[in-house]
Amino acid sequence: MADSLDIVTESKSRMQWWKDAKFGMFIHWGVYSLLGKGEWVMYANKIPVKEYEKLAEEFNPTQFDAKAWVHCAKRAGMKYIVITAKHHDGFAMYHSRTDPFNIVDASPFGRDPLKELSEACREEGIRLCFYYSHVIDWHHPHALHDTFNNLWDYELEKKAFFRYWNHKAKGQVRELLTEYGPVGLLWFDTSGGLSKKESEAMVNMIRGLQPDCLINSRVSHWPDFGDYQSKGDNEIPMHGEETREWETPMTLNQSWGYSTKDQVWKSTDALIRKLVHIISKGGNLLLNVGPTETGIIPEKSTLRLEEVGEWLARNGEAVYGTSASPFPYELEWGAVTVKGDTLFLHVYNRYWPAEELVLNGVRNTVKKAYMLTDPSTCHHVHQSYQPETDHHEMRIRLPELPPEDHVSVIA
Ligand code: FHN
Repeated sequence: MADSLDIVTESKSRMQWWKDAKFGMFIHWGVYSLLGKGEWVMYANKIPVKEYEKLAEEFNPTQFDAKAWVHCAKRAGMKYIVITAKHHDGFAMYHSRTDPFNIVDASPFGRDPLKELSEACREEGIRLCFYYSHVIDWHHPHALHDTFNNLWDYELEKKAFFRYWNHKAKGQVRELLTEYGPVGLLWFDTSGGLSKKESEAMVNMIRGLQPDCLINSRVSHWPDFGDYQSKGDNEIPMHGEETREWETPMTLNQSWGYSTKDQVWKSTDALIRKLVHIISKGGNLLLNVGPTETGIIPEKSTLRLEEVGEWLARNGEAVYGTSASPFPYELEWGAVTVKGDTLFLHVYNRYWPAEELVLNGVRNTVKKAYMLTDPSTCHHVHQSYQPETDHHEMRIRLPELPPEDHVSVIA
């Protein structure tokens, strides 16, 4: 039996690609995309199962192009894709033999988009990962949900629930891990009602099938399950709040699944700041797109992702493979990431007098500071050392800042 140190070491090595990746694409896509009201439409509109099955018979996303989606993620600077293999509506977006309510057997599309995505991801060096709703399944009579008119009684339904969970949930997770090549991670969602024993059974099954497949914390509602913590939706923790690796799942607007409602969209500048803010605190950003019923990622999404990718193409050195800021507090002018002996200062508060930045706590002598996009622009670096307080104060004189560049400091 491996001791706890071995388990920690094993988990750290399994996690390395994910920690270096920093930025992933979340994809919420399913039958619900037909209605353009988000992924909870079946529940919100109390659509009976038989009626929803008829909707599935209309789902035929002929414009779906796995290569185009993977190229979109790659151009955005995203290193992994997490796609809904089965959301709460119970409809599997792949050819499942566990339940005929799937895109190959229950819709006219007849193709397996996850199979096509796994090939496109492998060609482009992007990790393919699957989202799975393992407790809630509105299509299955015994999964956790209320039946729109009477609340589900856990004690009464417990035996039936575990017949569902052991057959469909574990059966489909097994399919995803044995028929789609190496899986980067399984992103479980809503796991209320599972005991620690059941949670461990799911984790052990995954480890047995693909030991390198990461698991997020929502595999269980008990603490410390999974390889890393999925924060709440759009939640960014305070400095030092998290004790293990974590990731923020984030929407571009107010919906996960495709919505035609008029929404407020995050600007590209806001997305870049959130990405940097999350990374400077040691987390990953999983940014969502909700493709249409025909299989197209909305233009409002692709435009923003392209612009984030252009920024990352210039400043990726300050993002990928970095670690969290050594300064455990919010900085009024921006954020800091670290790589080896280099501090990257992400200065995004334009209105702060940026002619000088003061950074306490720098322990090493700063040799030079320069704009990441123009190393020749070395600036005057004033280093003052107050022995009595044993901390260095570094002042960097900055030029008039171009719109989205960084100062990189060799410390
Ligand atoms: O209910 C789901 C929701 O539809 C969406 O998938 C999000 C993504 O994090 N997870 C649950 C709500 O937190």
